[in-house]
Amino acid sequence: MSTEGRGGDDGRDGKDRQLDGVRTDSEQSLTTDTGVRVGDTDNSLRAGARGPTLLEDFHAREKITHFDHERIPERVVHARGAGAYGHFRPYEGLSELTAAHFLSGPDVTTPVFVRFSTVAGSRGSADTVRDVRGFAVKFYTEEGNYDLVGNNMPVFFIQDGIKFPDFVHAVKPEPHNEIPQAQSAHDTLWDFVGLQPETMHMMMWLMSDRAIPRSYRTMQGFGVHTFRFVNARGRGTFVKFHWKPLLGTHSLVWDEAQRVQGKDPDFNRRDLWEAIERGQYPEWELGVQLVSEEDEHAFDFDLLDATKIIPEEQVPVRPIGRLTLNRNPDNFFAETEQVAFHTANVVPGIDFTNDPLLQARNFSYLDTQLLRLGGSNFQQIPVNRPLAPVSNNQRDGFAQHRVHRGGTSYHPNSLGGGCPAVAHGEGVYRHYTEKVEGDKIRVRSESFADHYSQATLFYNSLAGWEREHLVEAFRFELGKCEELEVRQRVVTNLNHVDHRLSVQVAEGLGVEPPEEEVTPNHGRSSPALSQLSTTFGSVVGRKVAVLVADGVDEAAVDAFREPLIGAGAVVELLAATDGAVRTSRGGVVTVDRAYPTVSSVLYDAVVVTGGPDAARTLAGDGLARHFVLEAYKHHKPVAAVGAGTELLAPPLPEEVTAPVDGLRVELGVVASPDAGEEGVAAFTRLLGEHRFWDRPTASVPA
Ligand code: HDD
Repeated sequence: MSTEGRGGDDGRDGKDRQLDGVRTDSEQSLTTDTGVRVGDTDNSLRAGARGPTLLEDFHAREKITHFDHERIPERVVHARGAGAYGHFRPYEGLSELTAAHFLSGPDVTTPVFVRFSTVAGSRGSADTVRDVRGFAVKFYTEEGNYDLVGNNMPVFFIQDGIKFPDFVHAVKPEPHNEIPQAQSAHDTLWDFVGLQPETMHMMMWLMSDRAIPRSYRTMQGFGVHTFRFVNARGRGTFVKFHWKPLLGTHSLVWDEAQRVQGKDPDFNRRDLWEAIERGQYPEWELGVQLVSEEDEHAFDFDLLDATKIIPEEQVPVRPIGRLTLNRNPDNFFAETEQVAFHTANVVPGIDFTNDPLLQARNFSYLDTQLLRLGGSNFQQIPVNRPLAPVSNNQRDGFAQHRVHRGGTSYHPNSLGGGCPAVAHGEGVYRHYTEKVEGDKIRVRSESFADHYSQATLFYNSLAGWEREHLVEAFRFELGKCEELEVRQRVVTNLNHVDHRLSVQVAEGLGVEPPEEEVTPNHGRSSPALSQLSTTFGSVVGRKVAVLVADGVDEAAVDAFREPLIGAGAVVELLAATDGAVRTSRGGVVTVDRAYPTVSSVLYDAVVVTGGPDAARTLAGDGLARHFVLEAYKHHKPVAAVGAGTELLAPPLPEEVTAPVDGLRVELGVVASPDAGEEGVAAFTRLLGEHRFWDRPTASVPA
């Protein structure tokens, strides 16, 4: 058994060390691909200084040819993504449940590569679109690679993989004009949704704030399907996988998300990269929901139906281990682009169920890699190479990197000493023994027929502000549909989820609200589904903008900056121009960024410190004022101290603009005559609370 997965004396994991063999630095002289040293790469070989280029210029031809072939097909879905390496460690041994070695105990650390993604957009699209996020984890276990290819939502749009091409064609840009890019707000998606009611539960998630995560670090992940754990004795247990971010599940607001698309299209990708570079390693807890084989039919939905969750109140999530991402890739294309996930990459102890969506995926992922990565040897690409030894009779093919020795490549053989022989004993993959019988029929099981109850469950579980966002999202998306009939059909379907919801959505769209309730709301809820039930309090990695100008009160800046950085926040000083500003005491402080190059939407909170001159300058600058208004509008913590309180002016509401004679914390806004410890502590607390939903914002023009 390979020990490569284990950390070496240098503290690096096996995958990191394996990659040493292919890492390449640009240190030597320029050469051709064949290693011939090149003395001029700026002028092609030509007949005379002004003459034609010669075909014999092998260097020019090779350079241009390689460039011409640089692109590979982007992923048909999940084209836009960002990845990182890390490790996974279980909290305890799970051998009662699964034979998987990587889950056998806390002394086994498994290197991983994780790729997060959006689904609908092209490789160059913006990060903060309304979309599902992919959450794909490749575990380089000692028993081979295991891929858990999940999303940040626990259900899916369709029940059977045969519908996947239809769904993807509907959500992708429309084929005649390739509009819109990376958006679900268009006729073809909603046409499909209206006609395919099984999408409704997932559409509720997609219209919720889950579809606009603040950061990859603050989103949940789900394996979605019911999988199967199998222990060494062959006993199976149904399992659903959950990733919970230690920083909590937090989102953007829709207006903000749209603006970020222009201000920083790489917002989520950059955030992940920078957090890892800062050493603030993103972490998730892996949890499992377990259902015994005997309880397969104990629910009012089918475990094989990927449009259903198992409510956590019914089957609690048991935490089993922790994922930490601690290393950025060296090269985006080589690693993040070429990583190839496949739901059928399983290890002993993990098996499938008959979920028809999963069954189709088990075909699709291998197939797509063959095209995308140019043939059958893609597992030899460094990021995909397992740490477990590979030995079989697969041979040849495009870009074969192994030099197989010996004269036999078949089984059985005697001439090659019988090698490789079939494996025996521990660590051999054994499929779960499941009795299967039935007629060969194209039928959807009756147990998959209820498309609305869990959509209603989700709706019932949301906090008031989450419901408001949901209604606004439906109105926005359907409002972008040109065909009234498309809007109307979705509204009619929503009436099966909740009557009030369908009426509210219809009101914003100018279509007929359903007159009567058709399916009474069952009234059940699952509190775990609301983002209210997530973790709050941490400010790690939250970005705080401190607006400054000449005459700034340096002591007030430090009063905020030092404790916030100490608590893990990222603090940046922004002024009208780059460089430095003079302080009220005649010193200087360095500016991190000029605020015309950024925007409030790239920060989680804003602080305006005094001195009177600085406050006057900022109050007279439309960009600075807009910065504060916009942060307020997006429900973010705001602090203003000393003369900085001048920026808390109308059109902000009176609760936050009235003069202060002591510390005041109102609607997520800290105002104080000075930058005392109490005010800074209050602001830090607000930063940990993330957003303030009870704040009136409608009349704030930002
Ligand atoms: Fe898929 C990529 C997640 C259903 C076919 N899918 C892909 C990725 C994720 C998911 C995270 C990106 C992997 C990466 O980062 O490289 N897909 C899901 C989830 C699904 C799901 C959670 C439902 C539970 N997918 C699904 C179905 C099919 C596919 C039903 C086909 C029948 N998915 C693909 C694909 C992709 C893919 C075409 C595109 C690129 C790739 O595989 O490597 O094969």
